[in-house]
Amino acid sequence: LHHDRSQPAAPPPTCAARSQDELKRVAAHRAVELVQSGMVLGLGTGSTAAHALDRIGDLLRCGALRDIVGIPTSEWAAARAAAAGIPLSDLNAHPVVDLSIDGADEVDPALNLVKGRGGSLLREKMVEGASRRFVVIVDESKLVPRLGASGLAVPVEVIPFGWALTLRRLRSLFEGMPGFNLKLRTASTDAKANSFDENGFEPEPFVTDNKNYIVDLFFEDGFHGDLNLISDEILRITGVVEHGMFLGLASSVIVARKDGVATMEK
Ligand code: ABF
Repeated sequence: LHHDRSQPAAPPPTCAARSQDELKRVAAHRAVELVQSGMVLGLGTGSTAAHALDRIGDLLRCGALRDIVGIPTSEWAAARAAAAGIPLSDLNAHPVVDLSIDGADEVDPALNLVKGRGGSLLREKMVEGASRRFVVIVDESKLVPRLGASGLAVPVEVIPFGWALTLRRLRSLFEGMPGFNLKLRTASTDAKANSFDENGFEPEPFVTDNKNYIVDLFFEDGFHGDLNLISDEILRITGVVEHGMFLGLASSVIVARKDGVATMEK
């Protein structure tokens, strides 16, 4: 057999495109590089944040990190972090958080976010708002030109008492905006949470960790106006607890793209 060593090596077989979950893991692991021993950490919620929690747990286990205290942003995050071996505390004991790492549903070019499609927006906003540094981890599918433009929900947490009145007030705030719609979030993704009676199918409302409900707002093309003004108007409605727009809170956003990782800085 003739073996010509001067020939360049054949190119490696083309790698399959990275899955969305791999991209989430890449962004999460990049963010965890910012974690140092002794830090108080805000622990995010969701499938992207899960990769960060697992990675922090691994680094604690092998001794590369020590003396970490985690402040979970949800009951889910508390359970996941505990399983990963991360010691937990709360905002009362640690009102200043060194670094929070969390996912998002939408990121606009000014680093404003929509969060809370997982239902944890209130605790996330409290923990991340108390953080010296808040690093957001996303895959590229989360980038939008304007908040609300993905066509997915902008969530608003409301108290259960009089929720239908609060929903009506939210409706009149946005009435007339192209494609605007809103609805009470139900627990319909969890079949066991739905009840059936002789009147038919009666979906149960989705209940947050704080025992509140969520009203999801939908916009065809996102918010065109002043976001701070819109935020104030939503928060002025009695019965609204918090909304999922995180304005000016993110310090940086780590975006995992198919062709590499990019960091958007404030
Ligand atoms: C949390 O998880 C939420 O604020 C946001 O709704 C969601 C993002 O989820 P994922 O990382 O699974 O896309 O950060």
